[in-house]
Amino acid sequence: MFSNFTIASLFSPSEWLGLPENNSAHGDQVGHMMDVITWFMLALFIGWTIFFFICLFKFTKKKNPKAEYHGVKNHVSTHLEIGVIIIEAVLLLGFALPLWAERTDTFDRVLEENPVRVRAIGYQFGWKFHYAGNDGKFGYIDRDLVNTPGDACIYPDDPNGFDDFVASTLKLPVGRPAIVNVTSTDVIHNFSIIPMRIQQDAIPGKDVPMWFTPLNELETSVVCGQLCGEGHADMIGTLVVESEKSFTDWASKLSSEAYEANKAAYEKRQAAAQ
Ligand SMILES: [Cu+2]
Repeated sequence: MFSNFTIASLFSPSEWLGLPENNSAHGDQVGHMMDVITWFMLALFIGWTIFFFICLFKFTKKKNPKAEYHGVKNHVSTHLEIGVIIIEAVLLLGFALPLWAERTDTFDRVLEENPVRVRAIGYQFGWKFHYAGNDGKFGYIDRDLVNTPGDACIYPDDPNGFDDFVASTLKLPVGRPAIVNVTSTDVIHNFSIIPMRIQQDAIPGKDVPMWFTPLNELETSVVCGQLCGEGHADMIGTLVVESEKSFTDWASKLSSEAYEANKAAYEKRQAAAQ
């Protein structure tokens, strides 16, 4: 926790509260936002605690044997509350909304930066990862085809899906944007990668994209951030960020194998149908 202590980290609650190190391109902005909010909450906490103790001592029965029916006569509390509203508005309008707008605005740019496309499929209780394969295109997703938990539901007759493959580990290349479409085959989960400062609800019937750029090679955990049943705590997957070359070698091999197998199966079905 204090391993890489600097003066700057003294002012960063997200660091001394034990948040894992950031490894994504946008993550420092999220960390900054958390720091600002934590300082504000700390100030509120100290303020209200002081107020609480002032009340305890000032309004004892001994000092106030008779009830006061007029209440507060000055405007201090009104001014304080207006102050809190102003700070909250600054947090929302000055920090949170611009950060959110910037995140959503980058999507079009990310699309042009040769992103890795992958679907993260949550199920009770685990994750599966559906890669778009060498052609970069997902096969048609037919959710009616679901027959196992975490099924990718790739429509078998769509040529775009022949080279798609499903993996149990999320592998990504370092320094290249990843667009992860998050979905679920049963209940609502939440796909959460804390070291990348990103998470997204996994909603059955929907593919919702989230995107980030890993900055370092590492192996870390992906977890479920939404209480989803008795096995919720076991929904731990693995994210491996590796060099562009080892990622491409791994992905293109699995994709080519899938392509051969799926194409052969398709042709067999076609021949049988005639
Ligand atoms: Cu879950």
